[in-house]
Amino acid sequence: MKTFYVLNGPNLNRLGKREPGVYGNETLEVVEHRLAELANEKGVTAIFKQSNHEGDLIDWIHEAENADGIIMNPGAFTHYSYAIRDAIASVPVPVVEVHISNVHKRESFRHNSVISPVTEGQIVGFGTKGYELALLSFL
Ligand code: CA2
Repeated sequence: MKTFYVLNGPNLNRLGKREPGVYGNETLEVVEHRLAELANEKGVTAIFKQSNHEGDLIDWIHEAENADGIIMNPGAFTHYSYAIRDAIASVPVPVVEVHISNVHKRESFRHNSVISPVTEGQIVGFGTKGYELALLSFL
């Protein structure tokens, strides 16, 4: 059975609790539950992780080296973490980068991703539906 890691970075555990205008009303738990249902429907396994710590995310990227794909919202690390970029480059697994908000409509520091050059693609601005679109992109 194909296995996909779903990694969420810093502050995404706050989803549904603040800034609903930017990130929507759903909690991360609800988003993960919906994605688990889609994975189940499609006959694949999804492994969910969230951390506010860069090293945890790097360890999980390494752990996923034999998985079929990684869906990752690196949060603000997107814009400056060369360590996460190097971790992705160090594994042979395809990564799809997800951003809930349309980062290009926001502050200029959010316009650049140091992660994108080592990903298959980026899904930006479709709200939490972006995670499902990312899973479907692998299937
Ligand atoms: O749009 C996205 O998904 C982001 O990756 C979210 C990050 C942000 O730093 C990126 O520029 C774009 C921030 C996640 C913070 O999530 C919150 C959720 C609820 C309330 C406050 C923050």
